[in-house]
Amino acid sequence: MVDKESKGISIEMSEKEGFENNGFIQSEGVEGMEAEAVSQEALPKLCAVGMDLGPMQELTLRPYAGMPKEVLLQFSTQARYRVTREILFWLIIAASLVLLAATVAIIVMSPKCLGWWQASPIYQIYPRSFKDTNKDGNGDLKGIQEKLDYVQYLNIKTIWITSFYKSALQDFGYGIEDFQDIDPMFGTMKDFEILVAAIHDKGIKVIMDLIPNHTSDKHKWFQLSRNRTGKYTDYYIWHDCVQVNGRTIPPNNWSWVYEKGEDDDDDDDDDDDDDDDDDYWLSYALPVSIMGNSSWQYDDVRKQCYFHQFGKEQPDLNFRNQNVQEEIHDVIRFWLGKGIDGFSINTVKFLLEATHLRDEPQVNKSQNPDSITAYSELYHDYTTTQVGMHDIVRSFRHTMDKFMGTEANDHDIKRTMKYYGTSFIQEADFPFNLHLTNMQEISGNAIFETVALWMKNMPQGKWPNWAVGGPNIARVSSRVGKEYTNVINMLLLTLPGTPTTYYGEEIGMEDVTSETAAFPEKSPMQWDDGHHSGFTEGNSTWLPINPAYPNMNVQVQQSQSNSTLNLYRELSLLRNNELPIQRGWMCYIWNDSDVFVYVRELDGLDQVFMMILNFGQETTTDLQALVPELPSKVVTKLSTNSSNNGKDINTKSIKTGKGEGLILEYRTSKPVHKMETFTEKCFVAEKACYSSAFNLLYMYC
Ligand SMILES: [Ca+2]
Ligand SMILES: [Ca+2]
Repeated sequence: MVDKESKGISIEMSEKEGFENNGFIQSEGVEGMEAEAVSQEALPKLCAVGMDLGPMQELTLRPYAGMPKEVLLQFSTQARYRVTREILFWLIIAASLVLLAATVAIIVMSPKCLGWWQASPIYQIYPRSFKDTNKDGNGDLKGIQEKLDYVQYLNIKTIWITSFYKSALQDFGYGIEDFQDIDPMFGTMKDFEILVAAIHDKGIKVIMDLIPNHTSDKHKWFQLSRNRTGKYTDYYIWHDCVQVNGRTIPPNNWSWVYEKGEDDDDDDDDDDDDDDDDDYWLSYALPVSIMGNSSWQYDDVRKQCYFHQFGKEQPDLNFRNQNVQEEIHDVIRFWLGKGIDGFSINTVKFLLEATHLRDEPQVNKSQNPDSITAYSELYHDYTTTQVGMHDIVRSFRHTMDKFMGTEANDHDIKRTMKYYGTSFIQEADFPFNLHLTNMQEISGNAIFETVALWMKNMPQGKWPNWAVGGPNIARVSSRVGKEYTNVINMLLLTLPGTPTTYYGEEIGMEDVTSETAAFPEKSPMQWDDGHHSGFTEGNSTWLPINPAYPNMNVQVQQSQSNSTLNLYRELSLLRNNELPIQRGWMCYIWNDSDVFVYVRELDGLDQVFMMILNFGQETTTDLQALVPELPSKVVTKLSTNSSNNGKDINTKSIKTGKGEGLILEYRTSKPVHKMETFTEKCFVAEKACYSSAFNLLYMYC
């Protein structure tokens, strides 16, 4: 009872006046120090129950820490506390919404980050020629692993290893015997797994070839198909062939792809059962109608002809058979499981053929059909780019969901662009662009036209790419002259889009033209001036090494400030570091028979890079007459002649020599892409502007 009574008294007191709790007293009307003084004075009075409180009646009770819940609840309903609480609540809600909206706005307005396949150049390695580690004279997977530091040294973060599938090496790795195995020449699957892990450890991505159109005739599927075994019966394209006087007559005039002089090798490694090789290649000259270079080959086992777009050892798979398509999807999944980051799909336009088997139209209508011997004498309307082919490629894309490039190299650029897909359907990230390698002549005008051809035809919002070399393409130094090697690399690494560099182009390697060199652009990499150029410690190399290697190799060029290698490194670094070059606008400024001039700019940045590249003879260019408000003096950021780096140059009269390239840098508030006169001459792939204040890129500006 006593307890209950005293509790009641306490509550009554607290409702009326102040209250003591652990030495704290709350009292309205007395602030700060004053309140503290009052508290000390009031303390004894408040402790006496039932006493006259006198002046303390004026003190108003306020909530304080430790106040009992029941009392506190009475305060919480008072308007001054409730309103304050509600205001604070809504302020917090509003602030959260503002923050959320700002975050969404920044995400929406910021351009997507460049994919790894956009951010870095691609370094294409032909594995047999890169580096040998087991002294057999053939490059191997361990050799690539050994040289990963070099790839990093080049400021490159993507490598493309060309075909290393198990193959009898007919057509050099493109006649595959097993899609899920590695040719023993290159190493084992374990070696591959270790290599991929090592590549990823260094922050590098790796892509590989996918060659779905055909297999080797030694592939088990073909063996099963020629014996009409179960589902494999229709894995290839079989057709009856008519026999006339003991001679096989093909079903139509379709011919296989053979470019004269391309493949007259007598390679020791691969002709164990091709005793009739010479006859085989000679038969190319025979008319298609009598199986000269007919794409049909009679098979003694099945007593039918099979179809091959390439050599007779590479029968075409039947992509109208769903089982075959599924097999290739399995191949994709297999390599993705091994850690591959993407694929380059080879010879895609050949995937499907017409089922009606009509003769392909002749280029020269009046030519006697029996005299047709060459692939180029026919239009390949029924054996390339057939309806349904893109659906298959898109299904590959769907399965891989990683980087996909296609090697189409169609002469019709509009057909090539179809591999980009549409705004709604993603196909390839890009079809590889080999137009710069197909050029018959080199000049400022020719380079401009080749660049503009791609830019003009590429669908909006897609990403360009460029290559200046590759397997089966003569090296730059040999194709256009070594005096242009540096300026071509400068072009490659300053154009918008992804550059692809074929191994050795970064040191200006040349074709090997000796009589024994069947593949001049595939000669072993020149690492140093030692034994076999550092390529192998063995006694021989599978192809001759370029005799120029003592003075043209990685090691020697590393020590020369003005070398092709050092320029390449500077260029790749510039591309990595400078946003305008990586993802900015490109505007054509000028082209003539000698020079091609363009700028790279980014909205929001007042920085301009201007490239003056000479693909002809010595000339002088007046840039002031071409670009209004161009500063009269600008600095040379990078030159093919490193002694000019950092020097000022007079823009009224810029002299460039044969094969010389200059990258000028200047600042302006009037970038070229905002000038009316250049509206039609500017292009941007991933629209973005930059705010230096916030260090942010924006898409809508
Ligand atoms: Ca080897
Ligand atoms: Ca085919």
